[in-house]
Amino acid sequence: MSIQQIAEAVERLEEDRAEALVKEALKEGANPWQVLREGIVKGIKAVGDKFGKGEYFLLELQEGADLAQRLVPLVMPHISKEEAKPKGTVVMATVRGDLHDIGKNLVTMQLSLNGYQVHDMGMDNPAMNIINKAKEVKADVIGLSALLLSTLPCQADVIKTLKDLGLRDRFRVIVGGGVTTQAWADEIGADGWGADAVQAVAVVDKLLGKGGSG
Ligand code: B1M
Repeated sequence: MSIQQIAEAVERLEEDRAEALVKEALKEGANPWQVLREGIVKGIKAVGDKFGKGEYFLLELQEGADLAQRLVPLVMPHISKEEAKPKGTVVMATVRGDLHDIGKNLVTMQLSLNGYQVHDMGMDNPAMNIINKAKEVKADVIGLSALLLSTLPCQADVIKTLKDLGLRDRFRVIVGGGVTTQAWADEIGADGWGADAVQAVAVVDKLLGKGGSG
């Protein structure tokens, strides 16, 4: 059994097989982060590629998402949690118009596991809702996820609205999601960008002057 087989089962939308392979890998002591990244995430990205090439349709895209959401919780209990006083408070949100939350959920999970208190707002969040939440919970960091070219500008909207309200200095803002880049983060004046969930933690640690991301 190899982790590559998990990726292939996810790509082919073989739900029961994918679930059995994930369980088997974990039982055999595979590294849970490897199962997540090189199995489940790789598989769902392959589903996206097939959708992009017209080989899969929206139904299959949704099936892939449902399958990933079913597999991720199987891995969760195998990842050790850092038991510590919260290192800081983060509001995480997928921006307005965007219904992708699998990557954001992984970032939320990774931040939580590394000692942050995370308020996850889910998807399709207008800028003002995100800012109000950040004010309410006295967040240190606002994390914005976007997966569509059409919703990228909503990340910029949050930063612009913070500036307009005179609140820009109160929160650090980090951005991420499939279509984002460091150049984009720089262009919109974000404080940081994460290529993946592990990097997101490293960026938040750095911004808040905390060490020891896992
Ligand atoms: Co959609 N979709 N989708 N989709 N979908 C993409 C993004 C797409 C690339 C597929 C493709 O065409 N090849 C394409 C976008 C094209 C573009 O704009 N460039 C696309 C499209 C077109 C669409 C629709 C428009 C399709 C349609 O209706 N015709 C539609 C839009 C709906 C909407 O949002 N308004 C749509 C819908 C959907 C579903 C609802 C069916 C489903 C999402 C379900 C859900 O999330 N609950 C879905 C899915 C599953 C995908 C793909 C296949 C997978 C996304 C994913 O979960 N990736 C995706 C193809 C792909 O990604 N290659 C695709 C895995 C995830 C772990 O990666 O989210 O990038 P990612 O997160 C990573 C990093 O980016 C980073 O860490 C994560 C972990 O490593 N990260 C952060 C993420 N957020 C971060 C925040 C940070 C830091 C790091 O700090 C705050």
